[in-house]
Amino acid sequence: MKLRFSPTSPYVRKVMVTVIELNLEDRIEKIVTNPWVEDTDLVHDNPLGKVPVLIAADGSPYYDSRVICEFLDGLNGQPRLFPTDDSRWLALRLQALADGILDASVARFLEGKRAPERQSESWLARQRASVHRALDAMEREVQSWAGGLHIGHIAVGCALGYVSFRFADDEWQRERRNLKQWFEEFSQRHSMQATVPVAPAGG
Ligand SMILES: N[C@@H](CCC(=O)N[C@@H](CS)C(=O)NCC(=O)O)C(=O)O
Repeated sequence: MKLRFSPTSPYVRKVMVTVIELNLEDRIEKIVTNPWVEDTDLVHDNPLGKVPVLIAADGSPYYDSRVICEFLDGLNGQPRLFPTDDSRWLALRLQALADGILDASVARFLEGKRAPERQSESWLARQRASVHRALDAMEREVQSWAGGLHIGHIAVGCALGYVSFRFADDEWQRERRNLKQWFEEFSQRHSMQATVPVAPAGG
């Protein structure tokens, strides 16, 4: 299988953490892809022009990250990260909450890269507020997240990693002691350590 990959995309990270947790690394060939270059051929695999995309052994493309993670989890016929018992809805809701943090954070990051006179302060504030409300919600419930690893944990770990990576000045950990502790412990997993984002030279 091939994975359209970008080292700083938090959605790609979610897929890679899933790949490592499922011991599928040997079956994945990474194709480094920059979705932002004009003449990218990415759109042949995903008309939306976004990474990640998984190209399965039979050539079928899978997107987005949610679909890819569930596809990989089901490969051996015994899903583990997408539970089929009652914990399924917690896992999927946490993934939605974490992906929402990513969507707002990426929007905020891209807006912040525009020329200062073209940036919208109210748009930046709206995205930031959305992220911080979601983090507050996580802080309130994190102590009920114990149990077997699922996609909700992976998505939350990648979302907190991305906010730390792009918006360190927010200091999201301040006054969110429980979430901070959960993240510190979760970050010790090999899958998280092996996928820490590194800013490319110049940005
Ligand atoms: N919902 C998608 C989001 C993917 C996404 O937004 N990827 C970004 C990179 S972080 C991208 O490729 N953006 C290019 C674009 O929006 O044109 C997923 O979960 O995979």
